[in-house]
Amino acid sequence: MEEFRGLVVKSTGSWYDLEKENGERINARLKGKFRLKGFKSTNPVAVGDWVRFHLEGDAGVIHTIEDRKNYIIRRSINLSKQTQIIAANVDQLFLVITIDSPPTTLGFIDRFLAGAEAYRIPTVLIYNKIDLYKTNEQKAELAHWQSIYRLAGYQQIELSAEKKTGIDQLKELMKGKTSIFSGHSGVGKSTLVNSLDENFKLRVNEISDYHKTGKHTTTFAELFELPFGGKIIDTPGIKGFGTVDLENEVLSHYFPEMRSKMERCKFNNCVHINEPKCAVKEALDKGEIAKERYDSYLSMYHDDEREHHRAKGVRG
Ligand SMILES: Nc1nc2c(ncn2[C@@H]2O[C@H](COP(=O)(O)OP(=O)(O)O)[C@@H](O)[C@H]2O)c(=O)[nH]1
Ligand SMILES: [Mg+2]
Ligand SMILES: [Zn+2]
Repeated sequence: MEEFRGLVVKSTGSWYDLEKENGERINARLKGKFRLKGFKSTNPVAVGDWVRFHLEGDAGVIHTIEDRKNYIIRRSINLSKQTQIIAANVDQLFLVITIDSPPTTLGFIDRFLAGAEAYRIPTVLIYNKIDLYKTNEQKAELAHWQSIYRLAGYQQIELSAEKKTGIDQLKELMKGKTSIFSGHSGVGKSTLVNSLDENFKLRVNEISDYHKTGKHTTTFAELFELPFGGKIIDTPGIKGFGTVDLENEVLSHYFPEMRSKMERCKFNNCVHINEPKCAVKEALDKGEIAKERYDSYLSMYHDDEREHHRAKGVRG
């Protein structure tokens, strides 16, 4: 039987849209009794997956999923312990930020970044709506945020989706890669994605509105190709990585600027809070680690502690 290779570009539960290497689209389902070792997933195939399939009539039958570079999962809300893979083979995340219209908090950004680190997916910060940063105060605030994330080692760009300034540098970063745009509602994700190409009118993240109703747990992701050679996965599933479990013992691994210092801590299980001879705290004192980032770390650390207490039925 002839075998084909395809990229999963859309998933609607039990059927998938595949794109063959020649660009042809095909509808496919999973082979019966399909199981992926080590996965308790409601749906083992995700948008962004490369699969092998054969044909039965007009339909494709997927029999193999190729190894993934990475994937993003979401836990089902209904405590069934089942997970849902919402995207695979993601090269980068773009976190779209506006400082105050609408407000994005540093705490939100840092949680997102730590979650992305846990998934080993690089994140680029996009400051959108720079046309609105007019006063010296606003400009100083932007520069301050940028200094925080420069110190942490993140790539950052600033642009205006509305005025179409700074779009070319974004396109440059997207070329040849698969990207996901995230960020709060209202920061300009749809406007931004639509500004990438004249003919490209995507409803990026519109489907995330399903999310707000809290009714339905199935999320449909879709992959789009851009004419300049970049791919976008549109998924409502990763608004804030709220469901990623970041264990306190390893939390600092997900802060790159701490990760690079902590091997010089006296104790190898140092959590950089009260321990003596802590290289992270020394770096903090010297201004090599931003106070704001360290505060986010502490806040996440203590949140996790509280959650563990709750889980054990201890009042906290
Ligand atoms: N001033 C300004 N407004 C913008 C910019 N980008 C988006 N907006 C506006 O912000 C609002 C929300 O944009 P939208 O793309 O729907 O945000 P989304 O919820 O993240 O998809 C809309 O009214 C846009 O016109 C920008 O660069 N500058
Ligand atoms: Mg939108
Ligand atoms: Zn330490």
